[in-house]
Amino acid sequence: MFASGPTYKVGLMLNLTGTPYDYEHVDLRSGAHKADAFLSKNRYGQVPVLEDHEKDICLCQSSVILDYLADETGQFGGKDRAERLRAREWQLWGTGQLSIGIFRTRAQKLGFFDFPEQVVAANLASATNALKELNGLLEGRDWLVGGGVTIADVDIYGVVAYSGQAQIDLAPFAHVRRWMSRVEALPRFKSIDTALPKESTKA
Ligand SMILES: N[C@@H](CCC(=O)N[C@@H](CS)C(=O)NCC(=O)O)C(=O)O
Repeated sequence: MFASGPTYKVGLMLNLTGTPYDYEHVDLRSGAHKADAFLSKNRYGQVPVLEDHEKDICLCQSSVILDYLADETGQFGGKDRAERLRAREWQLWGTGQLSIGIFRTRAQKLGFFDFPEQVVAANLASATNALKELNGLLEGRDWLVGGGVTIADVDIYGVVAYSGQAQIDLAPFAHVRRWMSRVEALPRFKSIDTALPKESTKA
């Protein structure tokens, strides 16, 4: 679903790695993701799902899909196992601390949810704290893991990129902004609005 953050993350990785793909739209509004046909692909009833017909494998959880694509394409996987594990640490942190605040604040700003005031404040505080942490950890570094770009950067970028829609000002986070510019300068980079087709398409 092109407007979904975790789906963008996968779209970004497919673009960055130059991997051809078909895009099949899943209509969340009509509940297509809770129908048996979709649940047989993702038991959690959520997008995104990646189906590799050549390998006969069907995966969910955007971070796991990035991990898979890194192996299949030989790109963004880090230089050794230690770097891959470090990248996994970042991915799990991104799915927890970072995503909760940014995605919930975005959902509320876009009118998808109507949270009570205290919840709105808690979501924003959670997002801001995570961004502050990320900013500190990026000081003096070009990339999150080792000396080159990895799935950690693709994954975390895929969440931070929604700060604009969440109306979270990134001005105080200079290291984050510089790191985002590095990701955006990668060959074949695509933004949240351009990475995925808006309707089902064949490659
Ligand atoms: N941890 C999952 C989160 C996926 C997720 O939250 N997907 C949302 C769309 S952004 C969804 O399918 N929501 C429908 C639902 O949960 O019923 C991932 O990274 O893939």
